[in-house]
Amino acid sequence: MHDATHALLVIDMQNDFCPGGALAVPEGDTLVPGINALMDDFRVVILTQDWHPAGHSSFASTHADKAPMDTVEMPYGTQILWPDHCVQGTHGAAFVPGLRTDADLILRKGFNPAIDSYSAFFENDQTTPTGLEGYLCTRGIERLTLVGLALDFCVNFSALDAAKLGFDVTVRTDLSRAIDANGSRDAATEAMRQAGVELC
Ligand code: VGL
Ligand code: ZN
Repeated sequence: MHDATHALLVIDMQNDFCPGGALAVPEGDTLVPGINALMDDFRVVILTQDWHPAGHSSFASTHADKAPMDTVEMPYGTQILWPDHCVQGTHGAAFVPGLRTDADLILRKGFNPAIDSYSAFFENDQTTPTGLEGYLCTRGIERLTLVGLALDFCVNFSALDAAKLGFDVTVRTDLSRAIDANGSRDAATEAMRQAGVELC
């Protein structure tokens, strides 16, 4: 059992990121038993939930003449466009069946129609906070272990922000899977390494 300063952050274990979902990550669903078991080792468990309004600006369908995996220039930088996914209140946005949801906090992100939010800490403008940093600091959390989906997007950006904010960060790559678009898995792994994130 880890001490109360070490929290488990379970990223986006939702139907749309699992086989059969709108933005399926290969083998995403296979992580459930391992993640459930790992929760027993932590006094503090936080789940994140990608939670977009219909017509979100990160959806290809919102933009004329765009297809999923195309990019678009947003005021905050280049945004990859995705299939419609994790729309608020839909089956796709629900947690994967069997995932333990007896967590201390469920943090929703990506609800701002104009800005995507890969990271659990900041929206993609890298300045609008989700409030998670304040929550963790108030609870005295100093270390984080991350698991979930997707390794090269939401896990990656959450881990990088956490490291930047001064948390001691570990990513359990055995309990995470990547979308792997255009080499994004290797790029994410390298970025996390460089940021001092422990990968195991
Ligand atoms: C994610 C793409 C779009 C993720 C969320 O959870 O990694 N990826 N929205
Ligand atoms: Zn999303």
